[in-house]
Order: sequence, then structure tokens, then C-alpha cells
Amino acid sequence: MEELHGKNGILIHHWDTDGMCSAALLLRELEDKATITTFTPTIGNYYLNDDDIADIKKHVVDFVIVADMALPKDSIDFLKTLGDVYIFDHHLQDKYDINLHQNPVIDGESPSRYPSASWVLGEYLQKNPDILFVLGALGDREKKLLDNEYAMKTVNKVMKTLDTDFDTLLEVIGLLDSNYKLGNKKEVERTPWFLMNVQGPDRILNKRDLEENIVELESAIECEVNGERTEIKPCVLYREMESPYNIISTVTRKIAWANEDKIAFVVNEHFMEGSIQIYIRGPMEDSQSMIEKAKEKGYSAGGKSDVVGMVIPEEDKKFIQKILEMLA
Ligand SMILES: [Mn+2]
Repeated sequence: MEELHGKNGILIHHWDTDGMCSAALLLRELEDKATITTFTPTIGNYYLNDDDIADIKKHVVDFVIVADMALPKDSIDFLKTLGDVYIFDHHLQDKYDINLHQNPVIDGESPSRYPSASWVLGEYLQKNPDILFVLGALGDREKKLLDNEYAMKTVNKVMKTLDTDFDTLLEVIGLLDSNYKLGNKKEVERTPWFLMNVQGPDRILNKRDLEENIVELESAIECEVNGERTEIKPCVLYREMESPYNIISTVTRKIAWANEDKIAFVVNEHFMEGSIQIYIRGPMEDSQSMIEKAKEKGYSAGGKSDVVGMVIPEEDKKFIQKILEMLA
């Protein structure tokens, strides 16, 4: 990446562990050779909104790097007006006409060969696999990474060198992801600068503010799980959250696991401004048609047979009722 030396750039990264580790790998490479500002989009949005664009425009840059985020075409078109654009990613997305779009998965490589953006970057920069590589992959796949024989070979090697184990690294992921769960965008943007100097798990495990985050998150989750809820139909437990944190998936899972014959239906209007998060978990007959219904309306939605997650605009609160009616 010698063409970037002596230049000014903005580094846009995903807010999760993989995004921060990928940004840290880039900082290690460029920090003393280029002037770099780290930036994460409004947490929860997989595109650049007007606030993000206004913030980015405050910086005069020659180049933009996007790490671990599949931004839509109009966001990329905006970034191209600022300077040269580089993307390092592993999500499925269209190939863009930019300076460099390094994404082996869209070039036909198997996603199991590239479990994280940190993996893509480490290979691109020709670095030996290290803690940042491994944390990125573990953050994105968690325990599912254990089934990826190819990746685990490298992970095991790195863990051996660092004298650590899988469960300890999962704890590290929990600590690193606590910032975005609390909605702390500034801290997410600062973390790659800390991670670039990390060689093993200890400094992260001993970082006091992260420990405090976990205590705060756990007590908020506890409050929500034990909070008031309505039995809407014999099979549905409905909970309207009060927390401003991004903990809806954990809260829903805990309610569902404690009530196995019921469907946990949880909504939160307090995490994303202007939007409502919805999470549904339990024995559903047709989760796919709910996902389709949301997508038809242009809302972001996804899930599996027993889990559905979606984000809807607050103007369309009625949509919650429609989804509830679809449950037996
Ligand atoms: Mn990723």
C-alpha cells in the first residue's frame, strides 16, 4: 500500500470485533506512514446516513479505506467523490469499480477459507497469523468456527503461541463487542488504536473500562429479562424494552430459553433513533414469510427457522401488529 504513504485518509470500519481488528491491522501497516482518522458509521446502520456523511466531509482526505462493511453503492459513490477508495471485506456484495476491492469471497473463494475481514487483510498484507487475525474470525463466527477445520488449524497454532484457549478468546470478544452494544461510537473508533499494539489477550482482559461495560450490560439484560411482559396469544410473550443498549438478541434468547413452548417477541425503540428493533425467537411455523413481508417493505430483516430479527421505521409501528397476527 505504498501509494498511500504521505497521504491523508479516513478508515471506515465495522463496529464489531472483526471490524476493529481489521482496522488495527491497517493502522499497524500505515499509522507511521500516512495520516489516518478512524470512523464507524452510526451503530446499527449498514450504510452512511446524513450525519455520517456530514462527519466524514469534515476531513479533507486523499483516500478512504472501508474494512469489514458491505456498504451500498450510493455510499461508495459518495466516498469516491472524496478520493481513492479501497475495500477489504468478506461479505457477499457487488464488485465495485474502485481502486482496490479486496474481497476473495466475491471473487469465488469459499467463505470458510476467509472467515473474517481480518483474515482477508492479514493475507493481503502478508502478515503471519496473530491475535488480530484470530479475534476477527472468532468474533464473526463464535463457536461455529470450531467446525471450520481450515481456519482452526491457524487458530490453534496462534492460541498455542499465545498460551491461551478458545474460551478465553470468546471472553475477549465479549469485552471488545461491549462498546457497540452500549452504543459507544467514539470508543469503537478509538479501539483500533489500542488493538494495534496488542500482542496477546491479557491487555484486553485487563482493560478496566471494558470490564465495567460488561457489568453494565449484564445488569441491563437482567432487568429486561425479568421486566414486565404481556401474553398476547397463548403462544406469544411480548416484551417492550426500555434499554438504550443493543442487547435485544440476548434478551430475546434468554426469554425464549426460559419459556421453551412460547415465542418470545421483543421490541426496542430506544437503541436506534427513528427505528424499532424487533426480535422473535421460538417455535414458529413460518419465519420465512415474516422476513419476506419486512423485505417487501424495504426493511432490513433476516433470520433462521426459529429466529427473526428486523429493523423497521418508527412511523410504521403498525407493522408490529401485522407480524404478531402471522404467529399462530
Ligand atoms: Mn466481519
